Amino acid sequence: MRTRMIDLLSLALFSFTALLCSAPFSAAAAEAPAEPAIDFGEPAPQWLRESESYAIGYDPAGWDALAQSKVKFITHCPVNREFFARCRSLGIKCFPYVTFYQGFASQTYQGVNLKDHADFIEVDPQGQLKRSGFWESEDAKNMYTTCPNVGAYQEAMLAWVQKIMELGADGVFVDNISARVPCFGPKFNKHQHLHDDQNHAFAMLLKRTRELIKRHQPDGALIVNSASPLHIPKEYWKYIDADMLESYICTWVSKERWFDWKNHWHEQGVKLQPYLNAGKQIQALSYLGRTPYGVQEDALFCYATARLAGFVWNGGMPLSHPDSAPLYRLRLGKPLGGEETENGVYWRAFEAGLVAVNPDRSKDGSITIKPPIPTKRFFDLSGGLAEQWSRYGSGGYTLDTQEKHGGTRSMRCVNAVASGESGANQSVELNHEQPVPILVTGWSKCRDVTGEPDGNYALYLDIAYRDGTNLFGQVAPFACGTHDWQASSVTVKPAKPIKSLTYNVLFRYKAGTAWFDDVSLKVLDDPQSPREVLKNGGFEEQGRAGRMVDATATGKLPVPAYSGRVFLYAGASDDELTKPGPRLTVVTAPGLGNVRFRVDGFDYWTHSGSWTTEYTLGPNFGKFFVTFDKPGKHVVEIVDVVPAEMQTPAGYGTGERLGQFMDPSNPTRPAAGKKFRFRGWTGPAASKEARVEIDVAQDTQLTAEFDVQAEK
Ligand SMILES: [Ca+2]
Repeated sequence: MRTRMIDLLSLALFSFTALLCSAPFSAAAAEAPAEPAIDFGEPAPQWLRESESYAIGYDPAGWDALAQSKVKFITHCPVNREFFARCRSLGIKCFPYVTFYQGFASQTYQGVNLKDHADFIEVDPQGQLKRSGFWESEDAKNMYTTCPNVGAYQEAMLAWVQKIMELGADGVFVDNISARVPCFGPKFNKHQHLHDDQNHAFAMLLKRTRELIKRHQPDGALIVNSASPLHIPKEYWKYIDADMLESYICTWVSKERWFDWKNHWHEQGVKLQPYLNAGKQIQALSYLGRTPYGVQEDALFCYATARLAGFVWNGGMPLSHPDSAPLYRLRLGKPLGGEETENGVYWRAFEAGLVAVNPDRSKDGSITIKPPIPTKRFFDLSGGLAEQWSRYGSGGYTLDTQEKHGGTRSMRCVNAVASGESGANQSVELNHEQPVPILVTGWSKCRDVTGEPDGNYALYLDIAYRDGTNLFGQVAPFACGTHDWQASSVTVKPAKPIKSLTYNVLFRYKAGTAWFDDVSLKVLDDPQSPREVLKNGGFEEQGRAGRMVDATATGKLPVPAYSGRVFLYAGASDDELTKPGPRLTVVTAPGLGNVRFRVDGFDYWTHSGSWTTEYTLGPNFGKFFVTFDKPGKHVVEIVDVVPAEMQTPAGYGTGERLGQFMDPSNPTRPAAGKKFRFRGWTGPAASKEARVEIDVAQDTQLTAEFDVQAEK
C-alpha cells in the first residue's frame, strides 16, 4: 500500500523530468547562457539550509520512522490541520503539493474547475486551449496548461495557498517549474496578460506566493521542483528557497545507476555550489530499489553524493525501509570544509562524520585520514558484509558487484602480502544422529595468487562431532596464479555423527586477489535429493549492521569500488583519568566461598555467590581480585587454612539463613561434615607455606589448593 503510494508519487514527479528532456519549451531554457549573475534574493531559512535528509508523502505505517528521523521537513504531505500540528510537535515542517502549471476542466482542483474558467488556460499559436505536457502520459491525463499571466488565475492560486497556510502549513511544494512558452491568449481575445513576458509572470506568481507564505510563517519556505535547477529562468531564484534534482542517480526507469557519475551528478553538485553558497537548497530525490546493487548500497551511494554537494536527500522509499532508515536518523552537522578528492575518491568531512564516494566501477579506493578529519576511529554505517558470513582474518572480505559467478555479487579477498589472512566463515548446526556424508562445492576466480594450491586457498571445514571430538581441515582447494571461475569440491564421509561445523571460505598465506561465489554445503542423507544447508552461499543478501573501523594502523579508510560510504567519527573509550596497575587474582581450588585471605596485612574474602531469583555462584565464586597502582612485591597469606562452613542467606536482602552449616564449595547444600584443608599454593609462588611473597609485575593468578575431607 505504501509502496503503491510512493510509486504513484514518483510517477507524477518524474513525468515532468521526462517532459523537460523532450518538450520543445525546455530547449530555450537549456540554451540560456549560464553567465548572467543571478539575484538570489534572501537566503532560505537556516533549518532548510542545514537539512540533510527529508521526508516525502504520508506513510501511515511509518509514523514512528518519521518521529525517529532527524528530517526537518516533509513535502507532498496531506493538507490537514491536525497532520501539520502533529508534525510540528516532532519539529518537522509541512509542505503540501501544489502546481501552477495545470488543472482539470472536469473537476475542481486547487479550488478551480477550468470548465468555469477557460480564461485561465494557456492558448497556443493556433488559438487552441493548451493541453498539458502530460497529455500523452497516464498520470496527468486530460489536464490543461494554465497561464500564469492571468490576474484572476494568480489570485485563485494565491487563495488556495492561503487556505493551506491557514491550516498551519509551513509553505508549499510547487511542482512543474520550468521556462514558460508564449501564450496567445490576448491575441485570440481569450484573456488579458499582466506582464509582457510569461517567465516574468510566473516569477511574479512565485514572488507573491513566497510573500504570502512568509506572512503566515516567517520561518516558512517556498520549495519547488524543476527537476533541473540549473535550467530554470534565473529570475525565479529570487523567489524560491529550494529546487529539486529528481531521479537523482537512481530512478524508476533504469535498472542501472543513471548517467555518468562524474560528468553528470558530480558536475551538477559543483555547478550548484554558488546557489548553495547564496543560501539556497537543493532536494536530491533518488528512487531506490531498481538496480542490482541493492537498496542499502544505492542509498549510501546517492546519499553520499548528495552530501558531497551539501544537498538534502530522500531515497523515494518509506523512511522506515530498514536499508535506508539509518540515513534519515543521522545528522553529520556542519561541513568542516569543501569536497576533497584522492585518487578518484571524493569525500567531505562534517562535524560528526564524513561521506565518501568511489565512482570507479572496478577499482577499490581509499582516503588518507588527515585534517579536518578529527579521529582515526570510525563507525562504517555500511558493514559491507554478506548476511550470515563473518569476516575471517585481518583482511576479511568485501562484496564485489563487478565480478560474480552468479547473481549480482561475489566475495572478494585481497592479500597485499603473502602473510595476509582473509576470508569468511559461517557456522552450521547439523545435529546428525548418524554419520552422514556432506558435499562441499563452490566457485573461485583469482588474480596473481602466489604459492601452491593447498588448504589455505580453499573451502575449508572444521567439523565438531557429537561426541565432542573434532575433524579439522577438510578442504576443497583452488588453483593459484590467475584463472577464471573454477569449481572445486570435496565430499566428507565422517566417521561419527556431526554436531556442527564451521564453513570457511579461506584465502591466507598467499598474496593476490581471490573471488568466491556460489559456495554450497549439501547433506547427502538422501543421495537422490541432497539438502542445501548453507545460507546465502551466493553472497547476494547483504547484512545491514555497520561496524567499527580502527584506522590507527593504516591511516586510511577503504571505499570499495562504485560505492558510497558514511563514516561516523567514533570516540576512544579508555579511561584517561584512571590507569590501573597489574591485577592479582587469587583462586581457590576447588572453588570455595567466603575464605579469608590477607594481602599486605589487609583482609580479603573470596566471592561467595548471591541471590537473584535463585542462589547463583557467578563467575567470580571462590576468587578475589586485588588491583594495584603499579607493579611490585606483595605478601599473600591464607587465614582460613580450614575454611569455615558457610552461612548462606535465605534470599535477597534477608537476614534469614538457609542453614548454619553449608558446604563452602556449594553453599546451597549442607556441609554434612565435609571439610577442606589448605594444601599449598600453585602458580608463580608455589609453596606449602600459608604466607608467600609474590612479585606482581603484570596480571597474575595464584591458586590456593585445598584437600577435601569427607566425613560421614
Ligand atoms: Ca553471487
